[in-house]
Amino acid sequence: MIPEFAVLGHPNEGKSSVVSTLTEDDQIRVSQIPGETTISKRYTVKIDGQEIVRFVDTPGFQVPRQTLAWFKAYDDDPVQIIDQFIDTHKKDSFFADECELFGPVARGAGIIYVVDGSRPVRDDDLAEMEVLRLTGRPRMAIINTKTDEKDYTQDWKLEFRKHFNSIRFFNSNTANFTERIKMLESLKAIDQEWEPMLSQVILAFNKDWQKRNQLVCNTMIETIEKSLSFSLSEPIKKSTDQEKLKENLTQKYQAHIKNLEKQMFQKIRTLFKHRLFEYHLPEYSILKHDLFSKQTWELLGLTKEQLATAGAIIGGTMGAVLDTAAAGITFGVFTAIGGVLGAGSALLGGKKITKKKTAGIRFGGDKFQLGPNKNLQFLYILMDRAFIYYSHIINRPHGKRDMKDTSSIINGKKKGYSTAFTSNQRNICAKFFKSVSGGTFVKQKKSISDFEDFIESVLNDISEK
Ligand SMILES: Nc1nc2c(ncn2[C@@H]2O[C@H](COP(=O)(O)OP(=O)(O)OP(=O)(O)O)[C@@H](O)[C@H]2O)c(=O)[nH]1
Ligand SMILES: [Mg+2]
Repeated sequence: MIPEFAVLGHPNEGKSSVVSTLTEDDQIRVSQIPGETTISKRYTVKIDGQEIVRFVDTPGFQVPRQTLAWFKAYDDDPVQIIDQFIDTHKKDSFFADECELFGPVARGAGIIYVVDGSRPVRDDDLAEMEVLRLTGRPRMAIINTKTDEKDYTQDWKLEFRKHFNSIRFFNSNTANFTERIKMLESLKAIDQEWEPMLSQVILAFNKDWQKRNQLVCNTMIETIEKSLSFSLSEPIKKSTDQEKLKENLTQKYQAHIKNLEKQMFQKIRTLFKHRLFEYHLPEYSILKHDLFSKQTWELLGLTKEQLATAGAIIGGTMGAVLDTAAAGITFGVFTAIGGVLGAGSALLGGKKITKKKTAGIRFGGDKFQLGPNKNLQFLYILMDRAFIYYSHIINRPHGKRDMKDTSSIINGKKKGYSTAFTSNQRNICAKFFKSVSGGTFVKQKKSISDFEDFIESVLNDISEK
């Protein structure tokens, strides 16, 4: 037996949205038109194939006052009241929705009653609440405020105190993981008998979240490693148009890395169960900008000063390179990737390297090579974009269906996480960068595992906010 809760309420208050957010199921139908849900449907949360907890989406009350009249007139065994109601009215279409919504309660489900706190309390609501009280079942009320135009939450709370064992604000359109856990904690209060079971549920949710963060961390490290070490080369003949070749290589290089990033985003999205086909990033999101665009490089990553101190760890060549790297964005991407970098350059010639430089780019007699990336800033850009995507995904509740979002609007300031890293943390990143981009093999294992721990701690911080 797993705990089961029926989400009840007036039509269009957000019942389906609440179920969707609590079960992380974005396939549940949510609609502006009242009466969308017509049958009670169970949604079971499974972790590693095991059923953990169940929420039941139900149609809204249609005739609460008539239902209340029947409940008040009932004078038989109080334990039987719901079964009797369903039995009496199951063939009466007038009470069809009421019979349907009481179904899960008759089976023993706890009650979560949902109201929209931005509208006033009406007689129908009072009737619904009184009916629920008369069921005698463990019940909790939640205020799912749909708009902030008006606030009637105090009135609701006053009424709720008379009718429910527990009250909570829970917004299906903004609730994150922490709020979902708090909601489960409050459910414990509605019936002591459920406490041990709900504690198990909370434990399972927390463990699963840790596991997801671990997997995000793995995919991030894998993607960053692949991106930093990626290189491309193309033979140069006498007849080669070098500008064209350069452009070609740049395009291929960028496409490859963008694709790695896309795959990483997809993995993160899947881990957090966002499947909605039309799901896309909000218009203003920094992630809408191309990974290699000027805006991305200006808005993310470290400041020049931070970069210089973080880069000191990498030593002579890299330290010297940093200045050009930070300025690189203004010369175009090819430079930012490492075109101008001389001996430590990402763009190297083959065996027959000539001493000659053309437009700051070294080339040899036989091939052009682009990558591996020698620009430390690139690491921070990749990290920042992954963290931003992660934060975006985990903070988007499954019950939210419009695309509007007001967080993290670009305001011209640095937008990434990396600028807030301590110098110690930047050293961890720089050391990782050094070992991945082929600096030294000494201490490589430690630098990678330190970096792993650091990434995981940032992910945990983001998800606890
Ligand atoms: N802005 C905002 N809109 C919400 C919120 N909760 C629900 N909505 C919207 O309100 C409408 C109704 O939501 P549903 O979850 O379908 O409501 P319901 O109670 O299941 O409705 P029925 O099935 O018709 O009884 C949808 O357009 C939702 O997107 C919220 O917290 N904020
Ligand atoms: Mg519904």
